[in-house]
Amino acid sequence: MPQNHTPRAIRNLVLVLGDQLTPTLSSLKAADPALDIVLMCEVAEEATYVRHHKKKIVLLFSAMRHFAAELENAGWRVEYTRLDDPQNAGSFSGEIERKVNAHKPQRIVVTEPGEWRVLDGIRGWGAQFNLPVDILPDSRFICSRETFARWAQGRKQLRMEYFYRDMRRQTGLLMDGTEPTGGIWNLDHDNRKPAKSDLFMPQPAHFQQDRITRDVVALVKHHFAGHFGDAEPFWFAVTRTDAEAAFDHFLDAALPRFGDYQDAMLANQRFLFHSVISMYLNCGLLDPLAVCRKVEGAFRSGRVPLNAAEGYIRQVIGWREYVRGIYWLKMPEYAVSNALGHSRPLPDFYWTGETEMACIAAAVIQTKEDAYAHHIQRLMVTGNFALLAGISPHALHEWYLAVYADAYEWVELPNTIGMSQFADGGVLASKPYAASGAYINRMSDYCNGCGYDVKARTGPRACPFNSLYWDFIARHAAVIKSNPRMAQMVRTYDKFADDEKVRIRASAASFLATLKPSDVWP
Ligand code: FAD
Ligand code: DLZ
Ligand code: SF4
Repeated sequence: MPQNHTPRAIRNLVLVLGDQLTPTLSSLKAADPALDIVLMCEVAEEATYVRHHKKKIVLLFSAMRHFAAELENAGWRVEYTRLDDPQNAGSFSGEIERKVNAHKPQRIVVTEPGEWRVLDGIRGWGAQFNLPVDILPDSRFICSRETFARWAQGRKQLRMEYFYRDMRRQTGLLMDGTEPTGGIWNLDHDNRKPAKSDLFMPQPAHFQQDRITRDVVALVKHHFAGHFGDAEPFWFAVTRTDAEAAFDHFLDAALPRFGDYQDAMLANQRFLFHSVISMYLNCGLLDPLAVCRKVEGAFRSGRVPLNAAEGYIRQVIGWREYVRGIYWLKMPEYAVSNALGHSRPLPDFYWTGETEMACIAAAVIQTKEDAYAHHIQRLMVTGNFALLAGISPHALHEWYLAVYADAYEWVELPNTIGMSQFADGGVLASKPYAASGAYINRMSDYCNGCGYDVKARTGPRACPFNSLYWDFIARHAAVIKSNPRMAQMVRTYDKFADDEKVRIRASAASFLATLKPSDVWP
């Protein structure tokens, strides 16, 4: 009978994005499985607006497919568009248009996206489709955009430390009444130890591919063959259950030493004592507050020291929330900030790893294989090099956004533009994170296996970070002098003999002349 084939009338169309894989999402909470349709779609536009790492696309598509199946099992009606569906319109707005025409909903409902670009598009849908569009707050964050804007209002400096203390008070995490547990808010000074390679160093949990993931791997290899990175071996969790298992494994195996070795780097230990869960937090498979409560529980039961628990919780309720606040406060202008006027193209070795600099080669090769590098590799190796060499912050931003499985603009952009490149002129960081080879040598074992001499400042075999560092100080002396945390470096440079300054300039210039701009990747 024809009426049996007529789709039932629906009330609202609820769009769930690829980084919104959370059952308690505000848009799902506002919806009714009996009346509304959930739309999820794999769209070429999202996979290619920067050419994301293959592993990142596999993670998202597989996790999206698993999440859609969970919703269906829970009674939701889900319309899921696969990438190779012949009807696929290729973009969020194209898919919305298709579903609006098919179902004639009364409204479109969506939780606010994590990128300004996507929000800007959604804001146009009301007029485009002649329908009300409800954009709901993303309650998975502890600090709402409005609360952050209120916190920022009237402050001369937006320092993470004060924001973090408010987050501790608000959540009650590691608080004894109104005082921080242990009497001190931040134990970062305990967390700067270099590490020694150890056969028994923990590894993040690895997961077997199921049929859904195997299908997605084949799809990604076929459609995104030209993208950076290796799809396989694919070992990430793609469900909430497995992501929670990955975090529990970290809690037992690595958290106790997380604090001590947070800033360390080792050539043969890609993960050290890091949790390797940012890709799960950022797509919604893990809940940041639940994760922090588990960390506090581990401290209270005597399983981990305070410097580890505090250090970890600070990253999640401090840095993670803070960078998101800065992003929404400062966008869209923030994306084109370039306070130091850097414009050199990104060198090709950011894509190939083919460089004699052992530290950069290690970070890039690991990034290609795992779509992961830990914070100090991102900040003090690839980020530091780009800062010293005067690479365009926007080109670097597009690289970070493409290559890491955890990268979404709300978190990647402030880390790149603000923390790593000082391109926002000091909104986020109190000083440029610029360092010579001595820092990398102190915190890692990369220099032992490097053809360059980390102790030499100039000459063809001198570590390029050294001449570039002093050249950076000289080029930006006017800005750096006014920064109390950096002024000493300008005074040191000023005391160098004139011929040493000439050698520094010449070494830096001849090294920079060897850099080849990438012609392979965008
Ligand atoms: P851990 O070291 O175990 O830390 C625990 C958690 O704290 C992380 O999972 C993460 O959620 C949070 N966290 C730690 N530091 C930061 C930070 N600076 N900003 C926000 N959250 C933080 N992080 C991303 O999630 N996505 C990105 O795209 C991203 N881009 C970055 C780009 C640059 C240039 C730099 C310097 C840092 C970037 N970071 C980014 C921050 C940080 O490097 C990663 O969060 C971290 O390496 C993830 O690995 P992990 O889960 O093992 O972290
Ligand atoms: C990153 C990404 C990719 C690669 N693909 C999709 C997709 O096909 N469908 C989808 O809903 N989301 C995808 N995402 C995540 C979105 O880019 C992300 O939701 C927005 O950038 C907002 O944060
Ligand atoms: Fe990196 Fe310089 Fe050390 Fe080589 S010597 S690994 S380039 S810091």
